[in-house]
Amino acid sequence: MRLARWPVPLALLLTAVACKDQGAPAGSGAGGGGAVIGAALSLTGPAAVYGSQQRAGIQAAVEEVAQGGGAKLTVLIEDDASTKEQGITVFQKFINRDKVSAIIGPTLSNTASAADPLAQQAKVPVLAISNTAATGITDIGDHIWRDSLTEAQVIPGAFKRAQEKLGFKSAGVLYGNDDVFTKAGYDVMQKALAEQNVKVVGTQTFAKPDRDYNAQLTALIAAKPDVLVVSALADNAASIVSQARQRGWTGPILGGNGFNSPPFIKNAGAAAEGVMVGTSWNSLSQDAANQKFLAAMKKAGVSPDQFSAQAWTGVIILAEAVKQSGGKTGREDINAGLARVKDLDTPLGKFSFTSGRDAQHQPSVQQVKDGKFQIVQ
Ligand code: 1QQ
Repeated sequence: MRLARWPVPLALLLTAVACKDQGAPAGSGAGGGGAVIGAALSLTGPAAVYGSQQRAGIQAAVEEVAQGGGAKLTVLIEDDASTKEQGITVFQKFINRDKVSAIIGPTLSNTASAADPLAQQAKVPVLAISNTAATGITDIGDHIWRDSLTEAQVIPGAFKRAQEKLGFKSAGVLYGNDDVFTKAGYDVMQKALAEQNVKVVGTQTFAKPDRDYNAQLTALIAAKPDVLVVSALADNAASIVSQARQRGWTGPILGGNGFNSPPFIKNAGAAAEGVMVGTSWNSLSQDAANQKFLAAMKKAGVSPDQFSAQAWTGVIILAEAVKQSGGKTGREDINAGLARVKDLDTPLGKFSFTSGRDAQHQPSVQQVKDGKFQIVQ
């Protein structure tokens, strides 16, 4: 069986890739050696808005690498269902059954905190493309890497920029207390606010399954803060922002990384206007690497976001790691190759890893205007 070009239904792709002797997806290089990579993405569940963009970014980048004569990569994509349990199951499959050379993902820090230790133990390199919890990810061990800036690398600068523009002196804070990322984001936000001498006049929490935030918002609004600060995944974030506006909140709202998804704006509608958030991707960058990414996404019929940019970058980084290891695709070869990636041109800018295997590049700030994220200059 020979597959048509992207986009192909996921099930078809998985079958085709699993049966390598029967053929391979266009441009992947499967069947001719190369590295088999597993990608654990949230394609269902609360983080599916990120996972669908990640899948598009990976698929486009695999084609791009193949066309450019780069390392041969075959990517097996599996749904981690936005949960720790499914993330662990997918990692076990990748490590033991598919015997992958490396893993991309999982989408959420929450899932990574549970699944990454399995890969570390098996010495399978993991390249996170969207985990932003400052601690508890790359410090799991020397096989865990990421191309996603942490909240600690993005939020202090973003909040400073927001304070320059908006001049706030007090904040009401709302965060999810049942998710590794939303809790970690809160810790960073609290520290950044303290460093900027912003008085926190109220702090409230919610959990991912919650849909009604009126009690928390009423308490926060009653404390009369200058700004509302929210750490939430995109679907909670859209409801929180909508309900805040319904309760009469007209002041500014600052979000964390969970907000960086166009479906947040779509679901919150007019309530999202003015929301500010730090981001790892400057959509306006004229760099050739970003223009190449934008053109590829256009060709794929996908309107890109930060998450597809980071996913594309993940594939480019792994291809570079294989190149750096002299074309060898063993697990240790790729881990050693990752350590040699330096100043790589990516849609995120010139990319290198820190000594702690975290991402190192320039962040940006964006604000919702006219129903779209616009980079704050
Ligand atoms: C994390 C995140 C999410 C908002 C994005 C997938 O940053 O879980 O770390």
